[in-house]
Amino acid sequence: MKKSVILLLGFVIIAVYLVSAGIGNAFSQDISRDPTEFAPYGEPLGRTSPKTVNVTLFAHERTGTIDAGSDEVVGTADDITYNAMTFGSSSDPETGRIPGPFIRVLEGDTINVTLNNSLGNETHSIDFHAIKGYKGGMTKLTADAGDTVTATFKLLHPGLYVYHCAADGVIANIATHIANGMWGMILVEPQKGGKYFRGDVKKADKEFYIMQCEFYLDGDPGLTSTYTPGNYAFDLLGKGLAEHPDYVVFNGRAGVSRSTIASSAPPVSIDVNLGDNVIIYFGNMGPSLISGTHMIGEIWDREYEEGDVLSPPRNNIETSTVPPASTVIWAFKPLVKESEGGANVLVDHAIFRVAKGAFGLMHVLP
Ligand SMILES: [Cu+2]
Repeated sequence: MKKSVILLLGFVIIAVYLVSAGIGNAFSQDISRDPTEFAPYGEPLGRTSPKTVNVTLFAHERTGTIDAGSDEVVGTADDITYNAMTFGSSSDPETGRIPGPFIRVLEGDTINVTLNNSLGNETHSIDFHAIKGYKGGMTKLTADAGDTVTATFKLLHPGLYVYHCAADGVIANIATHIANGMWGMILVEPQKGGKYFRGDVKKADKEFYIMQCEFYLDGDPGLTSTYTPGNYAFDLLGKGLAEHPDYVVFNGRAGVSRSTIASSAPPVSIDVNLGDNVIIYFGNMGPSLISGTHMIGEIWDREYEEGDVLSPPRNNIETSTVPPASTVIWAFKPLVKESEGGANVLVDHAIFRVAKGAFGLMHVLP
């Protein structure tokens, strides 16, 4: 055999080994949804007539980083990882992130929802809070491991709603699948009513998708000098039942590491330009805590409380109350650029939760 062929074979063997060991993909542990990601089901509608929309959600039971540690890099030895459950938009596990895919429809749309659980080891389901009856669709959208189910609904009630896995309907399992990250949001845009909200959507320069949640670890992750990287799972009967989380985070990963109580490359780090019309679709999936969501250095010019897109918005709101399984929409215009006023900081203003990770950034560029 020629030397070059032997060399090539060697490279191939090494490459196959690296990929199979997961080293070939530096972000294979990243389970955080980019707040700018609305594709493939959440892009602006650009239409005013109802139609039929097809949405397929895949259940992905996936271990990923919820604290990137002091090096602020996902996928390294000082990470705290967690046995999460996620919704993705394809069979590619990389699409399974926290929160699940953003879904956007128009009032009057018919939605064909497929839940693909071909990759799962447990029973999963979907409860859309935008749907009346059928336990939010869950009774028609429950798939045992290996199964795929489809159901059709008409969306008649405009608003921003959460959707979540309700497992097999057993309370402990519902709690577990919510605590593990199986949820997202669905926006039902008003067709004729809701002129204020429609006006804000029409003039929006930038839109973002952010959800808050807690993680309850089956071990002590420590704090600063006692920080203990490693893999953890959900503690149902201990911290879960006591509603005592180790982490409170935006988009599935701590913005502040317990290793340093300092910023850890927050997954929510958004860029806007001075004078942009900005919309943030925000949800809180708990499972337990009520969020007092505030952005340091910003005022929510218009707040669509609890995802109500039909009523006129409230004005000049400092902190939004967002209970578990609820949403809010903020429409605002940043007026001070970062080079003058520093970065704006998104927090749950129950301020000790910042040390548990509830920290995001908004950079106002010129
Ligand atoms: Cu589930």
